Amino acid sequence: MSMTTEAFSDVHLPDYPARRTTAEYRALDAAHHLHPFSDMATLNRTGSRVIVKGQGVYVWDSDGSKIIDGMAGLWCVNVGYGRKELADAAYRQMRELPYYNTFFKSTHPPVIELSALLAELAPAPFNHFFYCNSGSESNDTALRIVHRYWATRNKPAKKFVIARKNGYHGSTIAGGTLGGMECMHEQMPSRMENIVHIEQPYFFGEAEAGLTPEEFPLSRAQRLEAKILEIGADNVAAFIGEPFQGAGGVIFPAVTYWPEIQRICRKYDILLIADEVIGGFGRTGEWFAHEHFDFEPDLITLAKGLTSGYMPMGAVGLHDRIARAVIENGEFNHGLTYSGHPVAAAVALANLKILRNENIVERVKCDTGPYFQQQLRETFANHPIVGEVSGVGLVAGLQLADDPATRKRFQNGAEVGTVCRDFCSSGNLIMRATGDRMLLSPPLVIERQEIDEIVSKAKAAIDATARQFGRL
Ligand code: PXG
Repeated sequence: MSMTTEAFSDVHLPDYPARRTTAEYRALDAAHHLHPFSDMATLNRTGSRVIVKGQGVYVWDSDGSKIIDGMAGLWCVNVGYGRKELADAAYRQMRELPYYNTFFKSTHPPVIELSALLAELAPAPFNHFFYCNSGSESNDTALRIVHRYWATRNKPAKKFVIARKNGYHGSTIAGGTLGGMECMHEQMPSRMENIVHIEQPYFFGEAEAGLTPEEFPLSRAQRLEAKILEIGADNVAAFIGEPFQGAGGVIFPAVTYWPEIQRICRKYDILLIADEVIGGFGRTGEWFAHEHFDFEPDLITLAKGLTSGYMPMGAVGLHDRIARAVIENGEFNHGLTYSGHPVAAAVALANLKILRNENIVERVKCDTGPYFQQQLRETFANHPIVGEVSGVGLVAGLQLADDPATRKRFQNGAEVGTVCRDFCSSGNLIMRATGDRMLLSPPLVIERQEIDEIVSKAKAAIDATARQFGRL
């Protein structure tokens, strides 16, 4: 296929790397680039898809194919691709002040304005923000704050952090340890100390005999209480969880789960960290996912949608009572060269203004979100291999199942998921597979007809998968 001029029209900068053919890109990529979470030998045999441009909810590859991005990059491009305001904000800030630090009694306008705007957008008790470069670092930072908090309260024995199996909190040593991904733990012979995991609230996959879908999440929340009692509340510092699990399969707990988790944390004086790296900035139709699930964390960790992925940036939001303890008790010995990087902060600020001024989050809540959920549920009701559609707003998980009625899963679930993902890819839809769950999380600016395109392409891919495995 030839390259379209539409796709590449603006790449005429004198110092922009010359375009190569897809084959040339693939050869160079295979020769010099190690990809994250990839089996490089296998990948290099087929070659990667080379993505060269994005606009709105679409990206284009180096062969000129136009692909609808059902994943907003990696759950991050909330305002969609090609927003000139964000490029302009970066350009202006790079010319004005490309870098200065926030150590040693310094600060700068972009980080000041960003912090003030975040305090305005976040729920009332979140008025202070600490910056870093990624979601992983925001979770590392949250741990530092938690331990600092308990030190200031004269409870240094409170060291244990409880997280969940199949949670995802990043890929630094702390993030990877907090996460409950066994394949990652296997490759991390030294992990962080004092981190333990409890079971996830995944009803479809782990239902307990005799428990209804309403009782199950309470039973899973009780695992937290049991773990606290096992370790001793005096030794437990915090519980961390994603309000809904993203990379783990868009696992949506029933409404009873989080209020019960919060009740248990309060009862035993344990801090509650909501990892809002995916859920934050409008994904559920609320600004933050914990608002959807109706609980109040002590710390929120942020990244991705903070800049819509246009610049790397992470942050931690502190509840007033935690902020007070950190502020009023001397030096907090943590920080990164790029904490509050001015260009990232300027881009985040422009991004949040787009989300706010264009009422994008409200539209997800009242229009596009309900439409997306309804279209998916109608399209896949009674489908021979779809056992569940979970999600709210613009995030969804589709459970592939051998027998949806009895919740029987495919024995080779991961293979079925991979086949389905490959059908999506050849149909020019980006949909992610986690084992036997298919995940969607499109840009929040998506329009109804683009939702229709995603749903019909997803249907074609899932039908093709059902045919391949003899179910249709
Ligand atoms: N918390 C959550 C909930 C995440 O989803 C991180 C922390 C770590 O963020 P950084 O910026 O350090 O990557 C994440 C990241 C996937 C996928 O395939 C998901 C993430 C990252 C890469 C791939 O679903 N989530």
